[in-house]
This record gives sequence, structure tokens and C-alpha cells, in this order.
Amino acid sequence: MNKKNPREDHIVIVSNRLPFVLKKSEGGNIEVGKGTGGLVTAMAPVLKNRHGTWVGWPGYVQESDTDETMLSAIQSAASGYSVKPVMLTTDEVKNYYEGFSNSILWPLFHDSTDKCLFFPEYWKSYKEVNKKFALTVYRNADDLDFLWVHDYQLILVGGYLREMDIGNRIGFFLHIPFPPIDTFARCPWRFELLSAMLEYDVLGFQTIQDKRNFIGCLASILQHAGIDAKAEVDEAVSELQFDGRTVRIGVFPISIDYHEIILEADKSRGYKGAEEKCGDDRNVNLLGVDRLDYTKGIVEKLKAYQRFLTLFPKLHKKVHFIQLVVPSRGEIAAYVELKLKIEQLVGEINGIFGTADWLPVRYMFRPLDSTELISLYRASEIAFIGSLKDGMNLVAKEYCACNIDEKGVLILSEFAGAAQQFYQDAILINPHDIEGTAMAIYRAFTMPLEERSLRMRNLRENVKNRDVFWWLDSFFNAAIVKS
Ligand code: GDG
Repeated sequence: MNKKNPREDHIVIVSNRLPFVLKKSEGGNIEVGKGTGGLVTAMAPVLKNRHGTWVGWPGYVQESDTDETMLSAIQSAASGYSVKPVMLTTDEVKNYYEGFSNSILWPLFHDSTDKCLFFPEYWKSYKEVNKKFALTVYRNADDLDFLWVHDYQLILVGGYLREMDIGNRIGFFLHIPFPPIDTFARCPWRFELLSAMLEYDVLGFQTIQDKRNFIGCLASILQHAGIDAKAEVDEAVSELQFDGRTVRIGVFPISIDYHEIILEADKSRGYKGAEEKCGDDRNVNLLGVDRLDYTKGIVEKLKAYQRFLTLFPKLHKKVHFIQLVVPSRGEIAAYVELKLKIEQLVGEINGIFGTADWLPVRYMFRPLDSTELISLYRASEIAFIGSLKDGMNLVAKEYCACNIDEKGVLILSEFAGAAQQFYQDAILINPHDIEGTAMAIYRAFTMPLEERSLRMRNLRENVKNRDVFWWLDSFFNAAIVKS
């Protein structure tokens, strides 16, 4: 097979979703909206500066192929790159997307095996849709394009491209955690998934723990099947020989376009009066921004806040917990139940502690536009991130970047990938420890200005030095074969 080095200026990105959402209005017109979510945030600046092609699902169901009106609506939403849509039918959305992707792989990779539904029809559809994505790539890629497949919905795409005898270099980046062997081994299709991952030339993970888990799974599952697949864990990028090829395995913590977000933050309405008072005299917004997801620990955060209000009655009316929840995966039962649970708790806390002039929790369930989101970051003295498991968590990075005055505090779950980068300067919490998290809120609230500034300066420096372009370059360097 003729594998050539990729051209840095020509990438084909393959992800389940395109960076925008198309909806058909009642009158039959196609409306284009911006997509939200971590993958879109990270990848949008990558193509903007390099051209290339994005292959993905535009987010609505269609039983037949794309038509011209849709193609032009899709293309006009993309600036500087071309878009190749992959359309999904109702059955595919149910079995591949809601089923295998979000009711097997998502919970399995996030330590929530109780939510896994190992239905064979999900696996069948996952294979078919991955093949469909591969075919779209095959039809649209040039010889020197670097093919970059993203995330858990599309693990098999690389393998199908090899079957189509494509000679390009192909990379894969996993945005979510990779589970340990005890968890991964429960999956009936563990062997097929692992083997498919070894069809890529370069595999990227968010943290060293994810890479370690992956290599542990290889050692156990493939070697049981008599396949030799050993790699060093501790090197930044390690190499594994498999089937006469070299597979590179690296750790690339994803990030944000730091400079772009600072420009936006600078323009947004300023801090609501950055208070210099110390200790109990401050008035503080505590901010949570999460997609509706059981992995984000929203219920645990609310319980910890409730405990904090019980422990510190003197601080009532001085703290406002603003929790933005962005609708997500609303067709899946676990998400519907979670929404009810969150809303019940919000009501309970406001009912117990609220007064005529103070609402302890301000809850929003809708997406905001990016300008609103940025002014919320700027207006909040504490960011509160309580993921039970999270690949990275870009909200943590965005909050720090937007904290231009360097007076804010980041409370961060030790189970978010970002904690491996921020452990020295964030207040780390174990979100399962409700009492400990309540005390962490108190600590953030009472932290002296000097300490807050020092920590926030370090956090921002960290994000600045490792922005999304640093991430892209590191991945690309690993993808290139040095002669
Ligand atoms: C996956 C992994 C990993 C949120 N609300 C609004 C909005 N957002 C944007 C945020 C941020 C993104 O969505 C959320 O990113 P996260 O990283 O926090 O989480 P996931 O969506 O679960 O992302 C995650 C990521 O992929 C990247 O690899 O970090 O671990 O789970 O950018 O700003 N954006 C707008 N309005 C909102 O209301 N415009």
C-alpha cells in the first residue's frame, strides 16, 4: 500500500455531526443553525484556517439521498471548506446513533455500564453506517489528503477504508475517555472494536490514563486471541507494530482557540463590578455549563450546593448558582429521566432556601448564543465543573480564557481530563463527595484575591500555551512519517 505523507493544508475531517444543524421548517425551507458541543468547538477553527473537507451528518433525518437545495444550504453554512453530508434514516438514527453510539459506547466508555443496552441490531446498524461514512470519504478524498476520523461513533471507518484499499494516512482521535479492561471487556464486540482501532496510522487520546487503558485492553483482549500488540505506555507517542504496519499512539489534550475567545470576551459586557471585598462580603455567581448528560454530574453539583447552603446560612443571598443545561439526546430515556431529576432538585433547593428577593439556583435549559455564553463566563466569579467522567471538558478552558481580570476560581472534578492539566491551580473535587464539594465551594468563595489571581494567571497561561493549534500540530506531527 502506497502511504504518502499528508499535506498539512488538506485534511478530510470525518465526524458524526457537521458543525451546524439543518432543520426543515414547516414550509419546507431548510434552516441552518450553529452546532454546539465540544467536538464542534475544537474542530471549527481547524478547518477555517486550512481549508479541506468535512464529512458528517447534518443532524436531521432523511430517508432518501441529499437534494440540491440541501446541498447548497449546507455548503453556504461552511466558510472556506467543502462539506460532504452523510444522511441518516430514522432507523439508523435509532440504532446507530441513539443505540450503539449513545446507549452502548457512550455509557461503556464513561463508566456507566448500568446504562448499556447490548442489542445486536445496534451493532449491525453501527457497522452499516460506519461503512456509509467510509464510502463518502472514499469518493471525496484525494491521494494526499490526511483522513482524520473523530470519536466513538465512527471507530470502524478506518477499517472500512482499508478494505476499500485506500492508501492515505488515516488518524483517529477519541474525544471521550477510554475505559479500563474490566469495563471494556463487557462489550460483546470488544475484539472487533479494538482490531478496527489498529487499522489507523495514528491514534490520539485525551489523557495518559486513556492511552494506558487502551494499551491494557490491547494486551489483554488481542493477546488472548493470539495477536501480538504491545506498546510502551509512558512515551508521549509510542509505536506498535501490527500486521506489518506501524500504529502510533499518542496523548493530545484537546483545547480551544484561545486568542479568538479572548477577542470575543474583550468585546463582551464587562464584569458586573469585580468585587474586591474579601471573605463573606462578596457577592458571587457560581456557574455551571453542561450538556444534558449523566456524565456531567449536574445532580451531584446541585446536592453539593444544597449542602453548602445548609452549612453556611450566613452566605445565603450572596451566592447565585447559575446552571445552564444544553438540551442533548432528548430521545434517550436516561436523558429524559435526568432532566426530570435536575428540575426536581432545582425546585426543591429554590423552595427550601429561596426568598422573595433571592433565587438560589438560576436554571436555564436551552442553548445560548456564543456571545451570551461568553458574557456569562465573564460575569461569574466561580466556574463549577463536576463531571463524573469527561474526556477533557472545554468549558473549563473557555472559562479561564475569558477570565481576563484574573480574579475567578475554577472548581474542577478530578475525573475530567482537564484536571491532569489544571490540578495545581484549580480546586479539585471528587463529585461523589457531596460534603467535600460543599466545602470546596466555600473555599472558592473565601479565597483571598491574591491567591485567586495567581492561580488564574497560571491557568490562563496553561491554556494559552496549549491551545487548539498546539493540539492540531502535535497530532499532525505524530501523523507524519519522518524519513
Ligand atoms: C466532548 C467530550 C471533550 C455549551 N453550551 C453552549 C455551548 N456550549 C459549548 C461549550 C463547549 C462545548 O459546548 C462543550 O464542550 P465540553 O468539552 O465541555 O463537552 P462535550 O460536549 O461533552 O464534548 C469532552 C470534548 O468533546 C472535546 O474533545 O472535552 O470531554 O465529552 O465548547 O462552549 N455553546 C454555545 N451555546 C451554549 O449554550 N454556543
